[in-house]
Amino acid sequence: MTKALTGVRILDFTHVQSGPTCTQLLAWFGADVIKVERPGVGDITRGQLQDIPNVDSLYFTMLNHNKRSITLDTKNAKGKEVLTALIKSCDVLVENFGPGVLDRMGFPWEKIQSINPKMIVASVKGFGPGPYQECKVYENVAQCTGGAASTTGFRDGVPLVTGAQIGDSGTGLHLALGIVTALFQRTVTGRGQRVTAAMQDGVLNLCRVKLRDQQRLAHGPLKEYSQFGEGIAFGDATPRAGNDSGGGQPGRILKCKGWETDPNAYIYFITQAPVWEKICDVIGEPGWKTHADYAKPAARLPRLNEIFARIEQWTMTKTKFEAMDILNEFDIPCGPILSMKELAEDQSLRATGTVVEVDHPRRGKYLSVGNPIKLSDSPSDVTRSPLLGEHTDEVLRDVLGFSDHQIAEIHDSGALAAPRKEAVE
Ligand code: CAO
Repeated sequence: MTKALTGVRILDFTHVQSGPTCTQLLAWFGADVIKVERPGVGDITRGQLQDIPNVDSLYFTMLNHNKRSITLDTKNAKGKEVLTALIKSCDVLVENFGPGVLDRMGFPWEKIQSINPKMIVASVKGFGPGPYQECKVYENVAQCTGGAASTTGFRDGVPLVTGAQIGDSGTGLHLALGIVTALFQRTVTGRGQRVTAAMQDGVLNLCRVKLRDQQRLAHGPLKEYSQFGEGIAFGDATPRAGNDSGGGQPGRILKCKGWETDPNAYIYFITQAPVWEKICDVIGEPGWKTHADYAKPAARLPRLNEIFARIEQWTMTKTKFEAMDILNEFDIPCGPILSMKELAEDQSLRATGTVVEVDHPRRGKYLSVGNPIKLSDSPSDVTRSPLLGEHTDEVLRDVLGFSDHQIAEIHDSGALAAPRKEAVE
């Protein structure tokens, strides 16, 4: 079966997390992703957080499935020739270098366009044009500068970053959408274009409900925030809201049976208005269905602490899974707090390919997250990440059409640096 992006060739200059998540998605959709790495070193994550000495880290393997790897010194003259040939042969160049790196390599947008006018050049940067455009950025910097940290955590605590990699993987997703959109437009215009996604912009996009609240503040307190019920005045910026629901249906994280010893024995509980009467019955407060202080959503807003404390008395008598089963019988929206251990062992996630077991020649079997986006005509098979330079000769021969003699010359020039036998190992 062909894949959605079969025939699309990606020149993948990405490293660390944001760019690699983007090109991994494209690879899962069938694109031929050729990852270009610095000879001898490769993507820095190969060696970061290693759990097994001298074996590509999980950090690297889990972000670089289904790709080919070539090593190429793009600062070497012969290396630049090879890069030029690759630009001619590929549809998209993806990079998340620090600002100005591609220009310093001698391949600014104008030059790439002149080499291949159909090429799409896609970049992740920390910031868009403006005062911080020259800054290097990592995940947590983006979370802080994109508005996530100021709105995460508890009102009386410090700003918090979240475990979800919204700066890196979130921006990778944005970039992937930009790339396929540009590929689609190219079918009409015949031209490539630049696609840029700034991490600050991506995070802010994911925090759009908090910018909504910023503007609502001008018209009065945010009544669904716990602090409203606690009688604490709002300042002039969207505050941290703890575990309050971000929407119009109040929600909280509540303790479940076993919370004293299990850090994840909790459930997220939403007091959705249409099922309020069922909630009252389940928790044993049928009187609240008609009581003026509790019957209507607006009346409940100043009493959310009291209401959730009562609901928690009920959830503490159940495990999170028992509570989930009971509440879902009544269509009451809720969700157990699942640990990474529980997710890793979840058989339904294995069945859908969202959690996959992958075999690697040097590390053996490991778990990864497969493609979370399912296409009925383009299933994603997850194959292991490449070893450093594993496909160098293969790409030079099969993609660029170089002869054995030319390949030997390129090796001799030092552009591939690593000894030949290592590259094809
Ligand atoms: N051959 C020769 N040189 C190469 C090369 C190759 N194949 N690949 C990379 N290089 C060189 C670059 O040319 C650059 O050299 P110069 O600085 O002399 O021009 C050098 O490697 C470093 O590139 P860099 O600035 O991208 O890398 P860094 O480790 O200094 O910074 C990071 C890393 C992530 C902070 C930076 O790349 C960045 O800000 N990227 C954009 C934002 C981003 O994606 N951040 C998220 C990363 S995931 O958490």
